[in-house]
Amino acid sequence: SIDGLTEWTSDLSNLARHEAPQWYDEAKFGILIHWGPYSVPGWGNSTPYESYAEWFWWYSNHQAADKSDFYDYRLRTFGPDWNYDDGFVNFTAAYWDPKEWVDLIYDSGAKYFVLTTKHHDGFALFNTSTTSNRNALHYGPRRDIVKELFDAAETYQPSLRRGTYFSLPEWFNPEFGPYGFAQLSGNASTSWPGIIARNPYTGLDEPYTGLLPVDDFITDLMVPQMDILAYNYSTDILWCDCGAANGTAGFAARWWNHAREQNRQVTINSRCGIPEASDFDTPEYATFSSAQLRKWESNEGMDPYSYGYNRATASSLFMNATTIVQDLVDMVSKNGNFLLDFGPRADGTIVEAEMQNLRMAGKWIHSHGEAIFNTTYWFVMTEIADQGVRFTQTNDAFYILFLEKPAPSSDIHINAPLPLLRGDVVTVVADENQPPSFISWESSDSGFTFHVPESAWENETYCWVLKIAYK
Ligand code: FUL
Repeated sequence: SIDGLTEWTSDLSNLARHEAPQWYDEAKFGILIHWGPYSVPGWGNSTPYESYAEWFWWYSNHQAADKSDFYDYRLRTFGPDWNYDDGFVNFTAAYWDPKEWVDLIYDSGAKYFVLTTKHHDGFALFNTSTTSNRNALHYGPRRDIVKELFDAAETYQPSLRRGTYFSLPEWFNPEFGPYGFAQLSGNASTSWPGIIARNPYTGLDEPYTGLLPVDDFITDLMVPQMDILAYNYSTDILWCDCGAANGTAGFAARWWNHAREQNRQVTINSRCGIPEASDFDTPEYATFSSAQLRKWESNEGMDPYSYGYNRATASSLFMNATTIVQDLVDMVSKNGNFLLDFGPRADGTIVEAEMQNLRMAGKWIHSHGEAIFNTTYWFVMTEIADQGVRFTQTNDAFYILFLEKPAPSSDIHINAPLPLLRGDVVTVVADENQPPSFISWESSDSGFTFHVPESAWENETYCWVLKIAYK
């Protein structure tokens, strides 16, 4: 809420008053995309956790015992002379059609997306020419990826918001100072392979030119790049990563004042380094067991171990439509959003199984959206703690969502203080092609009983929904 404030300032108590906007709360479902030069090796072993393929640059140089498989893969696949930056030339985007991505995102039912505009490898997918040449306009695709994707999403405005993942640290970059690779590894910065890079267009090994000199990493590079995302690309969501040393307070105050002048609402996640300038929490491959008063968003790859493209993952392991729908329902019922990730290949294509699963889930999400979007959670749910049942509500209706198909024709009993009064109408929320089924019910001291005929949701999958429409 900005009530009573005339101006955002970098004062922390002022910044703390900024909250996730209503559109973000109502959007519920977003798609996260990890795409960059790490999509070229596109490999992470299948030990759960910390085997993210987008960390290839780090793990494949880091010969720690638990990550030796990355180093071995690199040797085996690219040979002893290969440096991470040599992969830029193979990050081609040759088959990339931004419109196809945006259509897939729309089909999945998502209402926003967040693209990695710069991951920890420091390679930007947007025009950073004033601060660094290490970007996709200069190397690899030689295209402005962020602009093309954002432009393609224009068709779906205003219902498909555009967001930017932005890693505050560049761990390869000696200018990142105390947080840089050199310091972490105890090596001199010149030992980082990226510093001498093969220029993919001349074939010559040259001193690395991606870095323009900076006096101060934060004021000369980090904040100017955040400004570019905010003002040149008009991001709706600044989705930072890693926190660390930052210039976020001043940035946020300027950005929020600017947005307000334009009558826009923008939002910032919890990883921009300042707890006060944080609109929502971001648990990773994790969720909450009960409703939270503070807005949150869980992010997770469809790949069980990675956000970036991982060729080591079998098709059958990607998150299926049942889990997508049920996780979404579960999170929404606890005041959460779901940010679901996929990692495209270096040529811009997406793994078939991921596309299929997203479209199947999307069919359900589109036809049952009234129980998901624009709803709020029901705080009473925490006291019920019933495994298979979730609740959402609007001003006009209350939804009961079952994560397991209730036994055929049996009465469904719910022992909870549902807001259900005589005269309210109970129906099954089903695919549009189904005629509405009116459900009879009765209440007793031990709750409510619904008589649902089997035919009412015989064609339903993933999640079974009852709706109470208030009189
Ligand atoms: C983490 C990163 O280290 C992962 O690579 C990924 O981007 C995830 C969303 O955030 O902090």
